[in-house]
Amino acid sequence: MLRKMGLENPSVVFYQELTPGFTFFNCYGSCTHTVDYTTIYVPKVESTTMDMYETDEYIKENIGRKIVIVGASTGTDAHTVGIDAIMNMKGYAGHYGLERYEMIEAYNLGSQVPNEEFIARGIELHADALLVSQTVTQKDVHIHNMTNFIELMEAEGLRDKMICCCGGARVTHELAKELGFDAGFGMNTYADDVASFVVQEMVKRGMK
Ligand code: B12
Repeated sequence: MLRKMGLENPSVVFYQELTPGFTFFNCYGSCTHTVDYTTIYVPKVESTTMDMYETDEYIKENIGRKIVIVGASTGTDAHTVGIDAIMNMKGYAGHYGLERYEMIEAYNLGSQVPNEEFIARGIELHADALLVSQTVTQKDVHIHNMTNFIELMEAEGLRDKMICCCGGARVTHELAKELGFDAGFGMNTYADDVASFVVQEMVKRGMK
């Protein structure tokens, strides 16, 4: 089986019966397949990443007022650590979160926020950008939820008035664009990445 999978010098280092008819194997081998990585194109968010101080300066110079960013883990998703990493004052891995930015008013609504409620709070707070976090992807629940969010934004006539970003361990920029978001951020992203994108996009669109 390992040879058929293209592994040379296969070795089985561990096996154990799980239940009659099924066995768990732990195997190693050298992969013979190659990939021409020069032919692979991975769409990425196109903006220059600035740190917190540079972003604050950029907002002062180019927008001239505090901007409002509202975020949540939406739908049935109960995971908060991802959106907290982006928004909480202390941030994540040495990168301050949006609440720490002088020129950003950041509102973290927590988890399991229904799309309708999230959008309503965005309107009430005069949000310039909405941040959606999605962690659970079983049965494509994230796709259904994010599609519903974009449909509601369009129905409210808000889609072009607010910048919509999403993120999560299994979210890619490509998927985000397909679903109608402006940008998507996967694992190892920080507040710097999304803040830089939002402010540069606002300037590009002439949002003052
Ligand atoms: C902690 C955790 C929980 C905690 C959550 C506590 C909390 N307050 O958040 C609890 C115990 C509640 C939990 C529950 C469940 N969990 Co859970 N959980 C995890 C765990 C261990 C860690 C997730 C985490 O915190 N990562 C750390 C953060 C920092 O990483 P991150 O979320 O990826 O965020 C980064 C980026 O993705 C990005 N990002 C994220 N969001 C956003 C948003 C924007 C706008 C931007 C720009 C960036 C961004 O920036 C962050 C920093 O770089 C993972 C397994 C794992 N090791 O990943 C499983 C995991 C996510 N859970 C899983 C599951 C299945 C569940 C449950 C459904 C289990 C169950 N049957 O009850 C429930 C969910 C219930 C629900 N309704 O949502 C699965 C998801 C599988 C899938 N792909 O669908 C995982 C992968 C475990 C597994 N291997 O099966 N879980």
